[in-house]
Amino acid sequence: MTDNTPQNSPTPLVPLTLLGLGDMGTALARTWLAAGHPLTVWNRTAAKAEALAAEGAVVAASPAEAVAANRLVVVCLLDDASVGSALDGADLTGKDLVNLTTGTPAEGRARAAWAKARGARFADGGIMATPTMIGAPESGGYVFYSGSRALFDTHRAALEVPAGARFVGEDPGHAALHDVALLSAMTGLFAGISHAYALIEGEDIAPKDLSPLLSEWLGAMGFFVGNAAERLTSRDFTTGVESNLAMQVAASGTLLRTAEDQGVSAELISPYLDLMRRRLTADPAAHGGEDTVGAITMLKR
Ligand code: FVH
Repeated sequence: MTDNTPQNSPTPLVPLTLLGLGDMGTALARTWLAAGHPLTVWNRTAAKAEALAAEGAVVAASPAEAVAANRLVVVCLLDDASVGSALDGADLTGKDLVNLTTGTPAEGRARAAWAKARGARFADGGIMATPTMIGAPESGGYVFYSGSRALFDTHRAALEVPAGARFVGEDPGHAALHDVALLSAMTGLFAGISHAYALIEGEDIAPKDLSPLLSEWLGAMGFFVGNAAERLTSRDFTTGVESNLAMQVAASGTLLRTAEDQGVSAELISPYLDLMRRRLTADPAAHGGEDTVGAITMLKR
């Protein structure tokens, strides 16, 4: 007798709900739809859902209706306050709530407690990608997740559709903390690059000619990331130092005088130079021979 039972019938893809169809929410929605996930969406400004409806999304009339449609509920709104107001009145009992809205670690922890009190499992997410990097694995974009490990494990396949997923612990504040740490480092990097371009403005040096030199130099200086991690772990700021703090502080005068001569405000670089100087003047004998990593210890209040 022939067995006609399909041997490899595909596992149905998890249906999910997405609240928020801004630039990021819309990009996320398109990847789930393209992958074949049944998707229910809601957005405060309903017109933003029209294109997605044409692509197969079910459009809910309210956040409560959208939440009721599926167990997995993803939220990607402007800020934590908009998450609170959108979900106010929705029944979260038994739901798996994933918050991809950028927030502080404290907001992530408070939102986790808030969700738990309403009967939901919760994971917070920090998106390390711009909208065009979503659904483009080659871009290297990914999302930090923290909070309920069980939720993350249950929905990992769906969460990995828009971008890579990195779980960074059960403290629901840690996704935001990783996110903000990386964004803060990026801010300092952008500040330094901005200062460098300002220095050459009005000179016979084209930005496009400085550009590859900057990229190359910043790549070479990337060693500082690992160097800082090792020294902060060992608390050894003096062994094998190549460019010590006393020299760096002396050299900072050149940076400041050049900015002055070029008519450029030093506001983007002076806070870091000031920090190094404070570290040195606190105890020149003890800190002069240190790596600049030692100055990091001055920041914690
Ligand atoms: N776009 C980016 O490059 C970054 C990449 C890293 C992660 N961020 C964060 O993602 C969240 C959403 O960002 P977005 O790019 O989608 O932002 P917008 O295009 O401005 O859309 C905002 C959505 O939030 C809705 N909204 C705002 N206030 C409320 C509210 N009080 N109640 C309900 N919804 C609200 C807004 O609705 P509408 O204006 O269309 O009616 C949009 O859906 C964000 O945390 C980024 O930091 C993005």
